[in-house]
Amino acid sequence: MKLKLKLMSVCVALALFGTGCGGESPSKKPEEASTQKEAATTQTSAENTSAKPDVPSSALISEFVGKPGRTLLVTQSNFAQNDEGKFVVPDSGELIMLQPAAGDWKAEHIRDTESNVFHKALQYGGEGIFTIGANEAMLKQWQKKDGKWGADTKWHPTFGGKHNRLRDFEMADFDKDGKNDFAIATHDQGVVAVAFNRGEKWDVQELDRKANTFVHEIEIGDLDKDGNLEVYATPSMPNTASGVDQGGGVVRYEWNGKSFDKSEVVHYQTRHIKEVLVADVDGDGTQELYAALEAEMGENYSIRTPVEIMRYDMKDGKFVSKKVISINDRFCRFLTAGDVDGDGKNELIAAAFAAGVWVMEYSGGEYKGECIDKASGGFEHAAYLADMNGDNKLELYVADDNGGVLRQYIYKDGKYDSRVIFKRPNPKSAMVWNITVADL
Ligand SMILES: [Ca+2]
Ligand SMILES: [Ca+2]
Ligand SMILES: [Ca+2]
Ligand SMILES: [Ca+2]
Repeated sequence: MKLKLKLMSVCVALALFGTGCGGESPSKKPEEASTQKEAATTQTSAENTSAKPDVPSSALISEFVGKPGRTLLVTQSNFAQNDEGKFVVPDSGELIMLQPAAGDWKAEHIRDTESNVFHKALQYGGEGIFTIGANEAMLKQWQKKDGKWGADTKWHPTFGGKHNRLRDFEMADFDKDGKNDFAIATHDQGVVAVAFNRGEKWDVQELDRKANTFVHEIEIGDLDKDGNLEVYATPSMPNTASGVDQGGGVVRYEWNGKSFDKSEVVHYQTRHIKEVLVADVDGDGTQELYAALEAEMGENYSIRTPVEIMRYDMKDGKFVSKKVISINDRFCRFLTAGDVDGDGKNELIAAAFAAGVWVMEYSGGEYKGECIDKASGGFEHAAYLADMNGDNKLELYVADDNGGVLRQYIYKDGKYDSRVIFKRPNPKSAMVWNITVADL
């Protein structure tokens, strides 16, 4: 039923190839060259150590017929070439809408030059798609009329620092007025905001602000089960080239009927968290908070303590932490959860920078991790579970930025079958920042 850990040693070896960079490239020109160079280095490493060909399974292609309208929303930053022909110049944000079509996938593109990255896209019921962009920071609503996509800008802030980035958002109805609102993480003045849908207008309220602070990720949940939603956000010090002593943690804002009450979940002096996930992985009916605690770094990019996936449970108003698993890598920017192997129990999935794609099974209070693809990687390494053919089974979708491809993983006959569903012409010409699903 379950995969064994044959690939583990190779995964650990690959993890050591990581070098430099804070990984927030598109809106930060001076870091751009190094980001791209390092991404290329990782790609070479992966190719050299991988014997796994990307040959699609013909059986899977013929079987996989998409549910009409179901669409992957893939958001990315595009890079233009510099004078030397290298893709290092921040260019535009792009939304790629992918649908399974007969034997292949078809793509529709929205490219936006007002921002140099789209960090994420979310379907907003029957009212189109919202995107968040960075440099400039823009919340846009896209709708298709007469066969053409057009956008209304709903929020266009400048925060007063060096960067204006909308970095992550999640959707929920905080004030229970029947309309979904957005919780938004931003750079670089520590702003966490909630945008309330007031019909014609969006009312944006700042929950927090702190100079020189990056907030990377947002999750929404109700861990104390009192019916009031909580926003979880990950403020940290700004990214540094080496990652040395970048402190940070997780902050919680709970809706109180009128506004949000702030409290701290966890804080680290020399390490930080960029990825959090709220999910009921253990299936007991109560949500847990998961976080990818980035490595504690030493000099010359040495890893003193590797990535640790942590779990935080709320008990009697306080958070209790437990380590889920260590991954020998510098960072891990994607966690997602769902029943990807169809056994009725959820798996926790982690996509690490250079240590591959990991699936963690929960059983008897412990998690057991296995690497299902050692070669897939990238600074973001976006991963998402979706049921694109409507058979009520989840597939895993992962953007391997080193190879410039998007892969689908389907669990079948005791293993994960993978195939490429989208490939960009030049792997270095873009970075994928997020994947979500929509019914269009
Ligand atoms: Ca609302
Ligand atoms: Ca609550
Ligand atoms: Ca639970
Ligand atoms: Ca399962």
